[in-house]
This record gives sequence, C-alpha cells and structure tokens, in this order.
Amino acid sequence: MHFKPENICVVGLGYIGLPTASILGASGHRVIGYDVKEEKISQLLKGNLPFFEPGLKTLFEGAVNSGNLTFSKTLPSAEAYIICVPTPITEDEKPDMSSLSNATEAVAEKCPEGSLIIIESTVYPGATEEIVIPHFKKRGFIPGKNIFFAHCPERVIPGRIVKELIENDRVIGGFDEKSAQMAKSIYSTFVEGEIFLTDIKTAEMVKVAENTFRMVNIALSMEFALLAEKFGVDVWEVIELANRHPRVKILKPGPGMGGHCLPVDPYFLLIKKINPSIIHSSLEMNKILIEHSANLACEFVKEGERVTVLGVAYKADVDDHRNSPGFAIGKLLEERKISVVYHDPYVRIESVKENLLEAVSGSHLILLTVDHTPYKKLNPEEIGSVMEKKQIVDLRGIINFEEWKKANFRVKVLGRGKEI
Ligand code: SAJ
Repeated sequence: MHFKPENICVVGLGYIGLPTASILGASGHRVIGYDVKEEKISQLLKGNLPFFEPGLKTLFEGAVNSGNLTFSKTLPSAEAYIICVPTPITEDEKPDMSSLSNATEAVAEKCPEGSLIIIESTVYPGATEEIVIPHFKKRGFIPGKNIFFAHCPERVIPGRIVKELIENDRVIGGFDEKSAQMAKSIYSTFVEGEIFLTDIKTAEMVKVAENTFRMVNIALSMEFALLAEKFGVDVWEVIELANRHPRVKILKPGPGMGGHCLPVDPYFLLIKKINPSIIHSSLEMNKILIEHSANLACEFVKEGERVTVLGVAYKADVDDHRNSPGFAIGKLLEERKISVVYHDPYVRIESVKENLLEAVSGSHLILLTVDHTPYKKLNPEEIGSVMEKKQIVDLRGIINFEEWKKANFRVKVLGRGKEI
C-alpha cells in the first residue's frame, strides 16, 4: 500500500522531533512542527535551533527554504502525526507518561478520521494501548477502521542523529497490518536501512531492550573498574585486551551514565517484577559510580578546597547536560563543603565556565568527567601553572598518565588499581 499524507505534524520539537521534522521536510513531505513551548516555536520561526547537532542546521534550512517545513503555535489538523515528546521517570522511578498522554489527548481532539498516529517516544511495553489509544476510542474512533496507530521508536544517537536517521534500520510496530504499512510508507522516503514490521508492544519492548542492553554492559564495565581498583590492575588495559576476543565487546566505565535514555528507559521494564534483576542492579551500579567518583575526589581535597569539574555534558562532544554525571558529582562535593567550579567547552549556561584556564585557576583538583575531544589535548604544564595544587582525577581514562606525572601532578584514573 502507499500512503502519502498531505500534511505530517511532528509533535514535540526536541532532540528527536526537530531532526525528524527536518528530514521529512527535506524528503518532500509537507511538515508542520508543533511544540507546547511557544517560545521554541518563535525561535524556530526565526531560524534559531535550540541545540547543536552535526548536519542539522543545513537539513533544517533546506526544509524550511523549500517551503516544506513550517511551524505552528497551535496544534494543526493533519493526516499523520509523529509524537516525539519526552517520557521521563518520576521521582520514585516510575514511567512518567504525562506528556505523551497530554499530547495524544490534544491530537485526538484535532485529527480527522483516517489519520495515522505514530509514537516515536520511548515507552513501556503496553503504553500505546493503555495511554494513547483510549483518548481516541472515547471520541468514537475505531482503531484499524478510521484511525491508525504505530510505534516507531527512534534509535538515533546524539552526535550522529542526522546520519543515523537515514542509515539505521527501523522497527515499526503497527496496531494492524494497515497501520504498519502506512507508517512504512512515510519512513521509507528517507530511511536507507531496513524497515522491520511487527506489533506495537513488541516494538515498544525492542526499543527499551536496546537501551537496557547498553546500560547493563556499561554497568558491568563499571563493576570491572571497581574490581580492578581492588585487584590492583588497570581496567582500561583489561577491557582493551578482553575486547580482542571475537565475541567480547565490553563498553567503557565512567563516572555515571547520563542523558535521557540509558539511565531512564530501563526503569520502564521494572514495572514488572523479576527477582533478582540484572537491570535493577545495573541501575544501582550507575548510582554507585557517582558516589565512588565523589569519594575518589575526596581522597585529594579537604573541606574548603576547590575542585574544577571538567565536563558537565552527559557525554562527549554534545551540549546536552540532562542527567549530567558532572553536576551530580559536583553536588555531592558541595554537600561535603568542597567548592566546585564547572567547565565545559560546549554547554553554555551561567554556572559553567567557558575559559579553561580561568576555570582551573586556584583550584586544588581537576575532576575529569567527560571525554570531550578538547579534553584529550589538555596541556598539563600550562594548567598546572595556574592551579593551587597539581592534582587530577580522570574518570574517563583519557589522559596520558606519564605526561601528567612528568608535569608533577598527583594523578588518579578510575579503575586503574595498578601502580605506575
Ligand atoms: N557511556 C559510558 N561508557 C560507554 C558509552 C557510554 O559511560 O562506553 C555513557 C555516556 O558517557 C553517557 C551515557 O553512557 O553518559 C549514554 O550515552 P550513549 O552514547 O551510550 O547513549 P545515548 O543516551 O546518547 O543514546 C542512546 C542510544 N542507544 C543505544 O545505543 C542502544 C541511542 O541509539 C538511542 O536512540 C538513545 O539512547 C535514545 O534516545 O534512546
């Protein structure tokens, strides 16, 4: 079957919605971007993007200039909707589907008969059925007859979103065969990877399983780091050598997994109880590493001294600081009466310094929390010359140990139990 909607409305213009709206516009669809944040729409209408992502500006400008991509402060009527709203967890670590519920309630009020509703947001298995579809049913719509549903989870990684939107395989879960085929008609206009069709609940679990797999792998590497410190070996060397086995691929430990996906989505599976749970323990391991990182810093500084946290983005070379390990560790240090200065080359908010030498000046310790490319080229001589004490704790295993030692730094690397 072929379905070419006259208009596609993308609801929620964040890290996923905006690139998706842009690529759809660039692929010949007429797209209307909508977001509850009116200020965001005002900025987009002026051509200002809310975040940096390689290749996005060009794609966005192409779509806007062709007239295919427009923005609206009110939710429009459209033949297809793609919902990309946040689905976080609550304070007590339960799925928070309120934005999804609000967005789809609004869509149910606006959409004409025959519309296709696609959910891209990551959700728990069963959420489309429990949270989304009831809004339409109560308005008299009959799923599979005059309204169609699909879950097409986004799988793109920040830093490579545009490339992965095109190249990655996609999984589409349809309410029925027709819904799945309708969604496939849209995605096949820009996806060069393979598109796999299944049912909605399976697609929901596929997405959460992917992020959980990565989270558990990283949590295991964190446990290896803690063990290496106890055994007196270097975890970085262990992982590098173990990964030479053809069937082993251990990811890297660090001060904590941040962002809006890995430390969040696995909780969506914990709404069903299994004991013992690898997923639960892995999420705990992530929390332990934040604490462990603060403890490592405290081996170097005492009350009243100053630590400079290098990196508040949640990972390398992005400007996103949601669930930032850097901020979380800094908060723990402040609670222990240690003063904290934050630096990041990409995150531009008031509490974060842009100038590196200014950020480390007078400091008693550098706490390296993110493997940003510029941090791989730090000059220990220059940095040491402005610090109060020459000390560094590297939580990403990226510094050249010998070089920092030669510049008279006291050095500690996470997971490096081996004496040099
Ligand atoms: N991290 C490590 N060690 C590693 C890799 C990552 O500590 O070896 C940390 C990062 O520093 C970061 C966190 O994990 O704090 C998450 O970063 P990430 O790059 O692993 O993943 P995200 O959250 O940016 O994107 C993930 C991706 N999921 C998978 O690769 C399975 C992406 O494809 C998803 O689309 C995205 O979640 C999402 O939106 O769900």
